[in-house]
Amino acid sequence: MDQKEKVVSEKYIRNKTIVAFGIFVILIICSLLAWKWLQNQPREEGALRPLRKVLNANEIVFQNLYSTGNLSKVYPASKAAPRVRVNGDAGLADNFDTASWRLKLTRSPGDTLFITLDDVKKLPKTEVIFDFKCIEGWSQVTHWAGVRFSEFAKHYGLNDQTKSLYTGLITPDQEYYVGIDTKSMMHDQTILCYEMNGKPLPMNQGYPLRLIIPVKYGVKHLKRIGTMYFSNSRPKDYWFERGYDYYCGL
Ligand SMILES: Nc1nc2c(c(=O)[nH]1)N[C@H]1C(S)=C(S)[C@@H](COP(=O)(O)O)O[C@H]1N2
Ligand SMILES: [Mo]
Repeated sequence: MDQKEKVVSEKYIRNKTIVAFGIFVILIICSLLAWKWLQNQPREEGALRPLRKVLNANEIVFQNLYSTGNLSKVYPASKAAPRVRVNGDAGLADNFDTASWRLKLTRSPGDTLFITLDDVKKLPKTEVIFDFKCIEGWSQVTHWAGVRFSEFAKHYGLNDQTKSLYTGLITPDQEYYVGIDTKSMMHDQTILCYEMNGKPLPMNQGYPLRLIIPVKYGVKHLKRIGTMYFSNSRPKDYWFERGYDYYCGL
């Protein structure tokens, strides 16, 4: 009696094991097939098409949740890092001529303003101390100052322009470029920034003028703005072309 029971339960266990192993093998085969299928998909804007579709769907979800009134967490100046990490130098060539720099603001084709740093500094100054987040996985509390983009836009009569879906920024040498939804540009903590830790921006951090936009990952904080323009279609974007998410929201 005891013996029989034991035989039955061993058989039972063996069958269970075979079934479990079979399922395991089938799952592995399915994963391999799915992976192979994915690899054979065409690329769209640097990412495999199915993955790009997911990124684009996420963008719609997050854009709808987004509100310009939601502030990113702010910190006291004492919490800001004295030595700010430098990351990314595309568009920051050494031969940059600081004297001839102007912010080229294209309000519409054929209507371009050339704005000096002094002009920008005349506008009200806003400080932003926040946790700067890079997509590579690091973050740092940093301290910046400049003019709110929304105030800058008001001053330069960009009423119609700020209704367009996107704002494009390009470095003076055209090496680095980003596109940002204008809603995020109009956020209260988005500044055209010319100071870090109370001093003019260092060269490698975007002198004379950079973007600070706490609702986005670091990639969108373009250093050394040369040109600014507006568009209802997505402006070209450096990391988007290399397969990243376009929106890059936090
Ligand atoms: N012109 C320019 N701006 C840029 C980059 C770049 O390569 N070139 N890199 C971006 C990335 S990925 C990050 S994380 C931040 C880093 O800013 P920081 O060097 O001031 O820390 O700058 C962004 N702006
Ligand atoms: Mo980054």
